[in-house]
Amino acid sequence: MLSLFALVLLLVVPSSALASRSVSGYLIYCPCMGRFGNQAEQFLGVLAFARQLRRTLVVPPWISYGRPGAGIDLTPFGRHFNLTKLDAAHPVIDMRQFVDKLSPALWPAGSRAVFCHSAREDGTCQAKVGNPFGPFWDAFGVNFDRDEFYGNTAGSSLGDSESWQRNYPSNRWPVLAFMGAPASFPAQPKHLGLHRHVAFNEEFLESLNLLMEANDLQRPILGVHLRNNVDFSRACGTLLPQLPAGAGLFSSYQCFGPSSHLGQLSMKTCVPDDATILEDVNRLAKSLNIRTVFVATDFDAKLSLMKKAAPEAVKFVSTQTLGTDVFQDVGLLTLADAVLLNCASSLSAFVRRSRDAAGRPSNYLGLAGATGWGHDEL
Ligand SMILES: Nc1nc2c(ncn2[C@@H]2O[C@H](COP(=O)(O)OP(=O)(O)OP(=O)(O)O)[C@@H](O)[C@H]2O)c(=O)[nH]1
Ligand SMILES: *[C@@H]1O[C@H](CO)[C@@H](O)[C@H](O)[C@H]1NC(C)=O
Repeated sequence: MLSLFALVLLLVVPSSALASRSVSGYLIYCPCMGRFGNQAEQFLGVLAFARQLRRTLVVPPWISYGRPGAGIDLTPFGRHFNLTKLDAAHPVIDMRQFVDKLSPALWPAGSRAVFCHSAREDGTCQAKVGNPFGPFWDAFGVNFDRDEFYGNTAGSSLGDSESWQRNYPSNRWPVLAFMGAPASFPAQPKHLGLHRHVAFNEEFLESLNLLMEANDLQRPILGVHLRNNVDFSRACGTLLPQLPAGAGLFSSYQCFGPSSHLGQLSMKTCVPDDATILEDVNRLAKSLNIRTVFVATDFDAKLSLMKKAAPEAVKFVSTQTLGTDVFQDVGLLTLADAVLLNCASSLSAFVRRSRDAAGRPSNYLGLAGATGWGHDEL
């Protein structure tokens, strides 16, 4: 009788849908490392992990940092991205909704364990010690009652989903809460393709179109990402000389591949100098008859440098002149007709993945016209 029922089910439900929808239990975490670019890259690994464990992923807000000491800001995932589309790939629920609606019954206060790899000096995870750890969970009213060190459980490395299911079955562990993202940075190459499920929502795309109209940004538009603040430039200068052959830095795989088989990150590609920027912008602007150059940057857009070398008719705008935030910058770079990105930046890597998903080409500063790694491989 049972097998007949199962057979009927198989006939009416496509097997792939059945496999991906059959989840039990939840996975929740704090995206406590890095800023948007890093959090977004780790998100792909967490999505893959939730899928392997067949658990619904509780989608956290993005964490951003204002001035030092000013605390954190939380931006709900659904404000810019389409949760329905993500849910079609794997069951997800927004964190606020999970905490307000489901956790009182599923994960009541008093029963909450937090997972970390191993104990700190005081024998705990210290899951809420420091920024953003404490403020993040506090924003959802979550306290932890005990700590679970998964590094102590035989075989429970993050990659081994069988031992996770054996050690932490969902009937006894309805919710797995992680003090940080259970995923690597940079992302594993095999997880990058999951980005196609991380799509902007229609309201946000509409607001970007309005922004382009209001500022009269005529196509074709060239987007340029200049990642050049003092910390980043210093990190490139300090870390590059120590980089072993074949090793990458930050998200440099997007240009050179995960094992740097296409070359190695250099100062020219990590913090492109003025001559390199001018050469690359002018070459692309000329060949594509670019009418607008949009420079997204965390620091110096170098607009006067670029204007001097460009025809009068080209319009130059930047993060500063438009007053855009990080999401708008990522959105505009994604929608541009052509881009020059930064090989090391995880924000650039996000833009690259979004453009790949939309079938738009990407180029990189300092790569002499090359398109980086993986256009065919992903
Ligand atoms: N608004 C805006 N912010 C930017 C831009 N570039 C970088 N940022 C900010 O700086 C953060 C880090 O930049 P990434 O390019 O991701 O750098 P990363 O070195 O890969 O990551 P971190 O280790 O977080 O610095 C981003 O997540 C943004 O918050 C930009 O063009 N516009
Ligand atoms: C999200 O995606 C779904 C499925 O593609 C679509 O029907 C819906 O309109 C989208 N919603 C928003 C807010 O973008």
